[in-house]
Amino acid sequence: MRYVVTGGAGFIGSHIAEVLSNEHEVVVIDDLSTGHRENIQDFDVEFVEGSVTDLPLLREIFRGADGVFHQAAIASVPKSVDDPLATHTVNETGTLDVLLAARGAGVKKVVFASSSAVYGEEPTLPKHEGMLPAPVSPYAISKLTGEHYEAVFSKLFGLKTVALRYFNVFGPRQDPSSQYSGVISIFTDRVKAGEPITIHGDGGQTRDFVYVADVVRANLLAMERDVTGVFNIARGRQTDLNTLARGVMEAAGREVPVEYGPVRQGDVRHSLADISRAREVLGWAPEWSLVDGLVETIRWD
Ligand code: UD2
Repeated sequence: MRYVVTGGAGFIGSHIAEVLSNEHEVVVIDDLSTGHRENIQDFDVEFVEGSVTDLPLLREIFRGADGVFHQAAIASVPKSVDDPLATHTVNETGTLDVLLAARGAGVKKVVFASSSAVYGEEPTLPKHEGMLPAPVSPYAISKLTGEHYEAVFSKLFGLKTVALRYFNVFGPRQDPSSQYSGVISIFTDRVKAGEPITIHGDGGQTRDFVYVADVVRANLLAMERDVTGVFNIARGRQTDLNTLARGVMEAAGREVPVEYGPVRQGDVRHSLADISRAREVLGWAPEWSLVDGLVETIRWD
């Protein structure tokens, strides 16, 4: 098979490309705005530097492709607040470009990286796919729009599509360099360096963390199985930040000071997914515990 991974030099995209490359022909397209060449240097993929906003380029590289894993995005909520138009262009117009190019090239399926952000301020836990989305950021709007475009392209043109609503994904190659990077990438980076970690707020907030290898498997199943629609991808477990901080230190075998700062603006207090749809329809279940994932993330350099 020939697969295209947009955003394939990024965190999740590079893991998808790596696993695919064992058995398939893989083309990675990435504009390297947040991705890195080094993320894909150790395996056999064709790399094209370019953006999903370049429709002619997409049409060219989608030719002969069986499926597209669409991971490219401006993946930051705060960035979308600072510059909504940039997020709109890359995440919405870019997704429309991907769907247009996929349809034109006769691609069989597009699997799209959506986000738990679409649930927004909906307070009910756990979040399930039947809930009414309530986006509270341009980023969340952009992911929800991507899902809607997918559904409409399925209905109108018969292009098969799946949207995976990622919760808090973590693992090797997640970039810790920005203050908005995933908390686990920041904590593991600090603990390895012997530096203090900061918890925003009292540490009682919770997240549903899922290890990247499980997310890759969800993507592969979404592509291979005869399924369409929207699926939560998470572990279905709630972990508070205090427990997480202790877990990272235990996994690293190293203690660092824990500092407490003000609550981060716009943070949701609790997050937890209902993953029964992914279990029942996709045939997917998370296999990695938080502890095992942390050990693997810390081991990576
Ligand atoms: C996640 C997604 C985001 C979006 C959002 C939807 C990631 C990396 N981000 O944001 O893309 O889908 O969910 O709601 O998956 N924290 C600290 N100390 C730190 C860094 C973070 O205490 O040094 C806290 C932070 O205040 C928050 C929690 O850790 O309460 C998780 O933060 P995050 O940025 O990893 O992810 P989140 O859930 O805000």
